[in-house]
Amino acid sequence: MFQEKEQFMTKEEIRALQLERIRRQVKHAYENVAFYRRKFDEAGLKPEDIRTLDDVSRIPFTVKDDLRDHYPYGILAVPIGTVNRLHASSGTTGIPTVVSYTEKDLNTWSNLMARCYSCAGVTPDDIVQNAYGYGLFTGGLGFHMGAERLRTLVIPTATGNTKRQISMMKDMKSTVLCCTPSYALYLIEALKEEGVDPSELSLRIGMFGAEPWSDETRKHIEKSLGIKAQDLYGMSELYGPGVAVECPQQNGLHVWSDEFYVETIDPDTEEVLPPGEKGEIVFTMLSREAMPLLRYRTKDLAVINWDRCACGRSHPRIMRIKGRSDDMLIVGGVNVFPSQIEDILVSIPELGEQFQIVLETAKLDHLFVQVEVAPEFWGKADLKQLAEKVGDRLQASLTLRARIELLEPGTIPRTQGKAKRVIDNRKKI
Ligand code: DLL
Repeated sequence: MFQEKEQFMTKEEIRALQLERIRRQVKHAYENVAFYRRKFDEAGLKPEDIRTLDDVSRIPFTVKDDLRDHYPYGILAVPIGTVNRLHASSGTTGIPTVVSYTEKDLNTWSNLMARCYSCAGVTPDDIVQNAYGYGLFTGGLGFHMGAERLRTLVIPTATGNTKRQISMMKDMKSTVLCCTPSYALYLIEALKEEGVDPSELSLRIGMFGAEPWSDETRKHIEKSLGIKAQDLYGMSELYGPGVAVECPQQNGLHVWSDEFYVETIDPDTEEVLPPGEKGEIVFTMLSREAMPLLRYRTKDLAVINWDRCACGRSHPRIMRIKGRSDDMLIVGGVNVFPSQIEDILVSIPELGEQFQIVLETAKLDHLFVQVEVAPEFWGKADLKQLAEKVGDRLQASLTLRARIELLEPGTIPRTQGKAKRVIDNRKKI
């Protein structure tokens, strides 16, 4: 097993290492980044004030806008000459978030990703097909470096060209598929179209992440491809993929907490929440050189569980990420997450996996959901009755009546990367 010692640290070992590393990182950030120095000074805080892990809650938060405000070179704590790579993610505002890495940071990230593969059950004997996007997006290179670090054969197919993706998978006998869950769903359809039976393939594990996906979707992917579908979480600001991953228990994602100190907070009051309560996840990176991040607010919502997992690991688990605080729609006063809608839609056998929520009017007073009918039911199911059934199920769960439009299979655009679930057609005023 890769970095077995790190994977199986006890809670006490984790806590001791976290304190040592946090104190070093705080000093590093304070001494080398004007932005952090200013924040600490404003809060009347000195690096020496962080004596215990409880003191971490005194450290001011960092948010995405702080990174954008420091465009283009982010919150650099080292001279540009020692930076080895940068990645960037685009956002809605148009200013990309740039993240930078020293050689040591790239090394740490590779180890974390290799650990993720290993924890999910991948070994050096596997053949990894990496269909994440290569480039500024961290998915492609993150999964690539991790596979190389594990000394596994990696095929950098990247996104796109689904036909070639399938023939590579067949010919090279790929055993591990890495891509977004949306793309996995698309591949399942494409295999059918190409007349390839998944039993002709050698796949055994999928490493899926970069967007929320439900347990129902997992079941569908596992059954259709005959694989174990493992969830993996990360974000560009935190190196990229590799922050947390599921072990074969599939009961929460282990956060590699010798490298990330994780907290959940109430997004409104900013109070730290006890384990078990759902809140916004906040990470402090414990050894990043180029761009230290202290108490970074992710906007992702989840629950942390510090109980030792049945797999024997003590790294805390974030239970499946259900959505982001900024994904939440408020429809007629009711909070709705796209993932809740997905959960319900995928549990109805007559429906396909593709859906979108369309926002039409300036004021969000009703929900409009378009969903594809499953190919085997298209032309057979009574659409009026089916739409009613879908509406009833959604209402029972969301307490909202949604307008449902059933679409022919294949109507909603497929994606090679992250799915776009919410289509905003509202006129900008
Ligand atoms: O998506 C990094 C990544 C690549 C993760 C490949 C996993 C696999 P960003 O583009 O910066 O980075 O997007 C980060 O994606 O804050 C979450 O909202 C969402 N996200 C990532 N992984 C998951 C997951 C990459 N497993 C944002 N479940 C995060 C739910 C996820 N949401």
